[in-house]
Amino acid sequence: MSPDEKLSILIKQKALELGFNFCGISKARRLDEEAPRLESWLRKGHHGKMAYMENHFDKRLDPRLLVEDARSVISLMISYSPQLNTRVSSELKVSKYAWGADYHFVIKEKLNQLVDFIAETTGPFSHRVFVDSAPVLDRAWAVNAGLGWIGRNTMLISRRHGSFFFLAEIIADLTLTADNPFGGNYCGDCTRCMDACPTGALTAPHELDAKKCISYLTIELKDAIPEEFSTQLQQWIFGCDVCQDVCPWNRFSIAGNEPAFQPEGEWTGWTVREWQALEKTTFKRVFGKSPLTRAGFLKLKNNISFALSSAETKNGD
Ligand code: B12
Ligand code: SF4
Ligand code: SF4
Repeated sequence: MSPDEKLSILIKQKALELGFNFCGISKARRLDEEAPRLESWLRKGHHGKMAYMENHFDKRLDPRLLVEDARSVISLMISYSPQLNTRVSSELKVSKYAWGADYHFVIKEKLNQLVDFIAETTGPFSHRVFVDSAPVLDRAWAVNAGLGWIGRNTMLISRRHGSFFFLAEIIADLTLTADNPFGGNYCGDCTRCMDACPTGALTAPHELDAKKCISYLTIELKDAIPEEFSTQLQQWIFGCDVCQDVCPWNRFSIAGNEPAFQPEGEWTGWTVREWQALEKTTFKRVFGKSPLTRAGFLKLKNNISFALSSAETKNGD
């Protein structure tokens, strides 16, 4: 076994030990096949007001522009798929990824531990770790590393783990053994996600118009949610899981085992009234470590009002 192969195996073993559910490796290169897709998505304006998606087009496609002498992209995945007995009875809906602690902190910590381990083995090396912190096409790299395929809902799906998981990378100047890209697509004739999307955001297979996506409307969009969605939000106040909940690959997936992603806090049992009564001090106490803090108190309050006014509009129809 070559030293590169040995190191690659050690990295994967350590990643699993740290709680990641998958670790795969790709050779650092320009993602030429993704360039026209990304360009077309941006040209159609599907990114809405996420101006950051327009920046660093070339860096987003080529990790060698992010880390000098980059040779390998190490893709990591960690599941947040809930255990069977998980109970969240809140009357307004929060997407599963936000039931526990903010994944950015949890994953960054694990990435740093993995980097320390590699450095102990190889000596100092040039690298950067990424969890949504820079322009990187997470899903494209994960396909290249052999994790799974891109579903019609644009999610990366694994046969074992479904799609309720997070992705992250370490881009490094190490020469490692690359895995085979994932071959095939297991969506078959299914179109459940496209049929179920409440706002029609999945405008074509593998194409998402973020401007219509509830996740964008309730988290990313800083302005008020446009009135045209007033009857379509189905009580979602932070993110949306519909196109994943209906996906058959999530029905039999293995549950995640990261304790930090288990539902945390009294909000999990809140009634509509309790959400309505939410004040800033309670928000800080209950959501201090949660991804909801990223959207902020005012955005959440606006989302709650919007969800409730849309419920009234619907009932009044
Ligand atoms: C911007 C963004 C959003 C936007 C836009 C989503 C989108 N589909 O682009 C909004 C705010 C709507 C969003 C929502 C969500 N997001 Co988001 N988001 C991102 C972010 C920051 C960038 C994604 C991006 O580059 N989009 C641009 C488009 C063009 O790229 P893409 O969708 O990845 O598509 C590429 C491939 O799919 C491929 N492709 C396109 N067409 C085709 C066709 C075929 C046939 C094939 C094979 C490939 C292919 O080409 C594209 C360009 O390379 C990533 C993190 C990251 N740095 O990658 C997280 C990320 C994609 N999001 C994530 C999550 C968890 C979510 C939500 C589930 C959160 C929620 N519950 O509310 C939803 C899911 C909505 C959905 N159905 O995608 C995870 C996804 C994990 C997974 N299993 O796939 C990521 C990877 C974050 C992370 N670090 O874990 N998100
Ligand atoms: S997250 Fe919700 S709104 Fe966005 S594409 Fe999926 S089902 Fe549609
Ligand atoms: S719901 Fe069906 S079409 Fe959509 S991603 Fe899952 S398997 Fe693919």
